[in-house]
This record gives sequence, C-alpha cells and structure tokens, in this order.
Amino acid sequence: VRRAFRRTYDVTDLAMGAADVLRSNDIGTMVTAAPALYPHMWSWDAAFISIGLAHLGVDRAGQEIRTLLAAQWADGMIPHIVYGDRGGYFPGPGRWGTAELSASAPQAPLTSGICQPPVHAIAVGRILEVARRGSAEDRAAGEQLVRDSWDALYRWHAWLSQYRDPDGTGLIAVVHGWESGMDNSPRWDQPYTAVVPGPDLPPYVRLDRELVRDGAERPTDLEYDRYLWLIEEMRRASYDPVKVYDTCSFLVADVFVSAIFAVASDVLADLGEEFGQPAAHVAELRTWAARSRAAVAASCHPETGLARDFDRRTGQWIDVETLAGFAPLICGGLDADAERALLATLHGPRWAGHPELVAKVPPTVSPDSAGFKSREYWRGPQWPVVSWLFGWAHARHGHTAAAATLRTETLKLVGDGAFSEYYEPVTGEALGSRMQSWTAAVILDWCT
Ligand code: 9WN
Repeated sequence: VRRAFRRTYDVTDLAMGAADVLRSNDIGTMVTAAPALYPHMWSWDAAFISIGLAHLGVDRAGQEIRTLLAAQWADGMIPHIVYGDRGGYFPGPGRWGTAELSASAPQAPLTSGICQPPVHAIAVGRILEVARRGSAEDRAAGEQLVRDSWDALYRWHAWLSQYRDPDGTGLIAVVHGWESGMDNSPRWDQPYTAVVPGPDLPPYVRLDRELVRDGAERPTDLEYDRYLWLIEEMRRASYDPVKVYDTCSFLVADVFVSAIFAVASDVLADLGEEFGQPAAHVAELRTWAARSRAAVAASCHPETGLARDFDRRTGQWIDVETLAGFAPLICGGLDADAERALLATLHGPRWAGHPELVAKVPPTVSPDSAGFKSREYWRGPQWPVVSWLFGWAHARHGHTAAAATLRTETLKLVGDGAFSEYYEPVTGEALGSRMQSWTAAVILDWCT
C-alpha cells in the first residue's frame, strides 16, 4: 500500500533548521559529519559542509577548509577522515596506523589512509560566489581563502593524477569502495569478490550497528570484512601510493570520481587564472580536466549511454546500472544530442521521474533495476547531497530547468526537517543518520 506523501515545507524554516544542525554539529575545530554515527571530519563531507557554512559566515567556511587542508599528507593526498578528539567511530586511527606506518601521513591530526572524491575546489569556488554576494569583509575572506588554499588543492589534484592514473588514461582509480564515497554501491560488487579476507584479519566490533537500528540500512558484515581487509593490505604497503596501486586487491577506475576530478580541475584552473597562480600549474589542470572529461565520455555504454567504471585488476568494464552512470552530466564532454538524451534519462521514468517515487529526485539505483534495495544505503535510497551536486552541475552546463526541479523536489523530500543522510524513495522515509551535516549544508545553500 502506497503511503500518502504530502510533505510541505517552508524555505525559511528549512534554512533555520539546517543552520541549527550545522551549529550543533560544530565542535569548534570542525563540524562533524553527523552527531553520533560520524563524529569526525570526512573529506568530501567537509567540502559540502563548508558551502553551507559560507551562509553563516565566510570565515567559518574558510576555517573548515583550512582544518581539512592542515591534515593533507606530505605527498598531496587529502585523507578521507580527519579524526577529532572523540572516539565513537570504527575504524578509528589505531586501526589505520597511518602516523606510524607512513612517512607522508601527519602525526597530528590523525587521519585515515585513503581519500574521497575531489569536490573541494568546487566548494572553494562556491564559497567565493557566496562571499561576493556579501559584505566587503566577506568578499575579502572569500578571496583570501582562494589564495590560501589554491596550491594545496593543486597538489591534491596532482596526487590523484600521478598516483591514481599513472598511465594518463583520464580515469582516476580508487583502491577501496570508501574512496568512491558510495561505499556499497552495486558498482563494486564484482570487484569486491576479489577481496578475500585472510584468517589474520584482526577482530573488530562494528559501532554503526548500534547507532542505526535497522541493520538493513547499512552495509553487511561480509562487506565490512572486505573493507577491513583492504586496510590490512594497505598497512602492509605502508600506505605508499605506488605499492598500494600495484598490490591492493581492489583497483577500479571510478567514472564518477573521474567526472568530479575533471570539473573540479576546471574550477580550480579558473580560480588560478583569476588569482594569478602559476601558469604551468593552471595549464596542467586544464590538461587533466580535458583528458578525464574525454575518458568519462568514452566509457559510455553504446546502448544505454551510461558511463561505466573499469576494473583495472580484471581489465573489464563494469556493466552495472547505477546513478554513477550519469557522470558525464557532472563534467560535460558529450555531444549535444547525447547530453540531452542522458539528461532525459536521468529525469525520466526509469530514474528521478519514476512513477513510484514520492519526489522527483534521482535514486542511487533505479527501482526498475534488479539490484534496487529501497532502504539499503547506496543501493537505492536518494541522497540529498548527490542531488545538490547534480543540480550544481546542471546549472553550470546550462540545464537551468532541470537544476530548479532538483532543488524543489529535494526540498520536498527533506521537508520533514530530519536532515537525514538518505531517504527511502517510495515512501519518503528518513533513513541512516539524522542531522547529517552535509544534508543540512546543501539545503541551506538551496534555501539562502
Ligand atoms: C565510511 C560520512 C561518510 C560519507 C560516505 C558515506 C559514509 C563511511 C561509513 O559516511 O561512509 O567512509 O562509515 O559508512 O558512504 O560517502 O562521506 O558522511
């Protein structure tokens, strides 16, 4: 039986609620990704969070970016978790052991040993836009942030290019599903079959199970064994990026990360030109952007038009239909007809316009796909933060009406004010963590 979904929202109330979430998750040095489930800083969360913070104060937004960049590894990697003083999350810093094992990792703050999608330049660009709508102080703070962060962001992109695409294919590889940000997406099911936890996997206790009551909303125990086994493999390689690339049993060229890398490299190059950064570095960013954009376009399946990941260990394309297939809409690069067709597919009856959905927001897996699980994390639910990213990209590529629809439909979905991590697409039920910072941040950006 379909539950009636009639969620009304008031933009001012939503903005106030979102601001409250960000303020209450702010522990001074960082805004935690979520109050209980994620009590530390996550890399791509911090970028989106800083966009929301810009509406509360450009200085505070800049501080969030600076906190993240202060944890950048000596080789240029921005780590996926920067640990605060609180425990409460597994795996914690002890399980990674990065400070002991890697000469590149900082001794303080402690961090994980992998990375996440490079959305940071997009965030700095957006903070600058918000700053320029504000006072003279805001404007100055926004411009100072660009000057202070540009080189670190350039080094981060250089790291991805050098160590995750050593052959210059344009597709950036991930060595762990967590690096994609879409941890248990069906995209990774096949490559994860090659990750076989050894008998020497140290025992561990999951903490997320106690915090999300319905276990079906989180990854399975088998998935967790594989996540933890990959950490063991990386420890054995001392987090040396060349050794990790050569030895890790999971190595997949991620088309969604590659699309983000392409468009973020362009944003960073634009900022670099405007702020007088070294011309050679700006030119490199343009080359990386063009190469990745072309590689994302070339990955598209000839019949479905969806972009695909490539398993570098088996040498096979991964033909699994998920939201990541719309990667070309993030970075551009298709010819006009193909782009229009892909946009129509995203907003059409198999995806965001599916007749069963309560809000016209793209689910992570189509309800018509065999792999669709309506409550299970990255296997079906709608993630407001991902919708914001598509909305931002639509606006950048001139798809103004589609961008506006994503905004109003997502606001309808989150109209209950729970600011959940993800939503059940058929009932609109809030799932995962409540008061999730990046959900609040993107809603605040959309409501201000
Ligand atoms: C592992 C913090 C992070 C997001 C990821 C999301 C989830 C962590 C987890 O939470 O991942 O990194 O414990 O499940 O998948 O995208 O950055 O919000």
